[in-house]
Amino acid sequence: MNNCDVLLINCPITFEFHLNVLGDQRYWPPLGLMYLAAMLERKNVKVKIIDPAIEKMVLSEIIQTIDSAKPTVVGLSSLTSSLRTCVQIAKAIRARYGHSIKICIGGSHISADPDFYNRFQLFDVAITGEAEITFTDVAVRFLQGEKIFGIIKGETIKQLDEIPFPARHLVNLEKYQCFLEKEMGIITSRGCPFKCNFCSRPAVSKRYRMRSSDNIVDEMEIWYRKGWKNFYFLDDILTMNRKHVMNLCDEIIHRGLNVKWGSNTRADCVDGELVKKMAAAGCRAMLYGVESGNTRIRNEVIGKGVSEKKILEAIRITNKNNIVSGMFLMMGFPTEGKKELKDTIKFASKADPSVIGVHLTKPMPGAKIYYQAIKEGVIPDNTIDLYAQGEMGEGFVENWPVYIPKGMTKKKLEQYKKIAILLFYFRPRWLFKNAGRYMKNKNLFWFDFNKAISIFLRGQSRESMS
Ligand code: B12
Ligand code: SF4
Repeated sequence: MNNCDVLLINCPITFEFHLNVLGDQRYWPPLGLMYLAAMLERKNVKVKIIDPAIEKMVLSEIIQTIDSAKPTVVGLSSLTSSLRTCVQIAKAIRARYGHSIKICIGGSHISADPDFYNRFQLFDVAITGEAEITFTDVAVRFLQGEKIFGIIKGETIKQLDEIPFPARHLVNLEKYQCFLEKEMGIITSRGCPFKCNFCSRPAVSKRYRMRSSDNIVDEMEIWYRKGWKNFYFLDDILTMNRKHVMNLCDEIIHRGLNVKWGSNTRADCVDGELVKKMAAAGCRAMLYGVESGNTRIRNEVIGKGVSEKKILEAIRITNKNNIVSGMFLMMGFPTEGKKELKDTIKFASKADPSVIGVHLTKPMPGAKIYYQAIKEGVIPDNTIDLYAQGEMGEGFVENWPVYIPKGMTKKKLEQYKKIAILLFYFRPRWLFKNAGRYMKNKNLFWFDFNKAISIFLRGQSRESMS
């Protein structure tokens, strides 16, 4: 690798790649780092990105890369799940180069737990929240020889159209796996104003902002012309603003882009007319965060605030428009017992989406349930540090503790999860509905078959998100 000023590293979950741990699914190139890189390039800073999980690059190879690239600044992007390698990389850099290389940490974890910077004393600077403006400023000042230390709050960009498109040329796009066909991840809005108490997402950005439809479709069109026909909008809630999505769909239709796309949203943010328009603009999959089929758990305990009626209606209109409907469900919430878990299982069949994903709740820093779990003694109060020091073993999904409600055990929760999946997918109605799809697309059959095997053998499918 040639010399560069700034080297950005997407920290993997582990360097023990042979263990093939869950949670490190490499479907999407690191959008956050590609945005930071685009901003740096705009300032003529020479920047590189490495994604060790994709390159199967172990620690010694990262150090060799640093030896030859000679960056002044190394930027580490870390989710809670990848804290362990983030610490390993920072320690290795300090051991070899002392403070001559400046280390910045950013991403979801540090935004939720800025004090990590003080506890580990490995980084020059920690930037919380969105970082396009602040990191660019810090990196340029480092390059000018300035000494900067401490935790800095990232400045949130108000006008998203002002940011350049992600620097995708800095990663090897072909190496990222997609579900079935080559698919590109794009983000059309940022920020989530909701306060679901199992979710740490608002720690990065709460204020909801949107890109203009012109700006989004300009980005899509560049890749469309290069042969990318499938897109996934990685927004937390694509349809948060109805007009935003209507305009986006109109623009896709107006430019005649023959694309297929999917996204995630909340069931109370769609209606019949909107979903019909989305289908006309190429929407083929819409995944809803439903979490629980029990109204008390969903609305009183975890603060989701979506009625059963809205969920049933959202799934119905999605199915009616021939869009694959998905429902994310979770098990293991405070006060959740047998009755509530059974309600979730029954609700999945009642709503009848095309697919469900069921996950056990992992309390994540930044989410209310994490602090509640510590207070109740459900998880150790030094969970983060134990994990980051590698004292919990390799793998996040495998080792990060789950929330176990009183009277439950992890084993029982896992059994309920398997039952939920079994009862949902082995219904005659589901099999009948999907037989045609499988006959048309054998790859899809093998994909789902492998997923089913994975769930039964490992209790988790590889594309699980929670
Ligand atoms: C796409 C996605 C994935 C993809 C790719 C991840 C990736 N590296 O991009 C896949 C499917 C692989 C994935 C997997 C997982 N994910 Co995920 N994922 C997302 C999602 C939906 C979008 C990420 C994105 O592109 N955001 C848009 C960009 C612009 O924002 P950003 O990445 O946060 O980057 C900005 C800042 O964070 C900051 N920043 C980022 N890196 C750096 C580095 C430096 C040096 C600096 C200064 C700043 C900085 O600046 C960026 C630009 O403003 C987010 C939710 C979300 N909306 O962000 C969840 C999210 C990041 N995922 C999450 C989780 C929990 C997981 C899994 C653990 C799930 C699981 N059980 O398996 C795994 C872990 C994977 C891993 N390798 O560690 C959580 C993380 C929570 C936490 N406390 O860490 C999130 C926030 C979802 C949530 N609702 O809680 N995920
Ligand atoms: S679950 Fe979805 S709606 Fe709720 S806080 Fe997280 S991102 Fe926002």
